[in-house]
Amino acid sequence: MSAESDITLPENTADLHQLYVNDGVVPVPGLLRGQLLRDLVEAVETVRQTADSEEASDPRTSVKHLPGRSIVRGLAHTEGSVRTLVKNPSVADFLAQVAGANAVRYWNDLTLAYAPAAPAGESAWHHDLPAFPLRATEMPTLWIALSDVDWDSSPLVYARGSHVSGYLYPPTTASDAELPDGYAAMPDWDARVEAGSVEKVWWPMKPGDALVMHSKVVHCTPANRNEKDERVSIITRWVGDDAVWHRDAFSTPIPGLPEQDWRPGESVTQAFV
Ligand SMILES: O=C(O)CCC(=O)C(=O)O
Repeated sequence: MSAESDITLPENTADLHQLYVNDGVVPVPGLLRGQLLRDLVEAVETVRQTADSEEASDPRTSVKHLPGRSIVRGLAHTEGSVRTLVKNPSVADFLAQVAGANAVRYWNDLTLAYAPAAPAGESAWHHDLPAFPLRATEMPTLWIALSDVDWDSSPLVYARGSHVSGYLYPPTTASDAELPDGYAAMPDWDARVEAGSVEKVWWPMKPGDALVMHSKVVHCTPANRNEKDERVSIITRWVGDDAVWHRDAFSTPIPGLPEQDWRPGESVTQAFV
């Protein structure tokens, strides 16, 4: 069986693009199944068993065990199943169509495992773009569930339509005393939801179900209250062909993209072939 038979891409991409434009997040149920899904689950499991390391067998891959969650970065550099996914031309075409780009390519991945009944595992309201040392017209994220997700097991929760804001918001760990140009203080999304001015959306998911997210859509993850099961996801990040190097106060370093190699505004797409 080829990987192709384990990937089901919806055909109504025009509708999905509209959803991406309006809501900033698009559910794609049943994206992966079969051997490819099993291989991804196994790859994550195997790599996670290793100790904290900044340098696994490839310096771009790392594992970190924090209270309540484990974080693996750069799996596509060491795991064949992840590479199969991110180098699949149909997946790239699908994401480009949903995001409204001519083409997109994979540039980064992150795997999160939230431990059972772990209150420390939550992530606060944020959007992803400030953390990226790149800018492109389109930078979709493909978030894939590798475990069951329900309300008690850390669903990804979105502020629908929050990506259309003209501002970027700093991470919650940052002081907002000196925000760079283009930034505003993080709004109180819970208050907005309470007041009915913002709608909170989330979906129960099965392993292999996916979401396509806009890089500016605001989201959060509640702690895993499931007593027995972990909640595991693999998150792959993609950029359009106009991607350029752009660091600001909140960008995080990306192994394999050393800062000294790039000038602000320089095209970075050759790094992601
Ligand atoms: O998978 C999650 O729960 C969190 C993902 C997330 O917040 C992110 O990709 O920025």
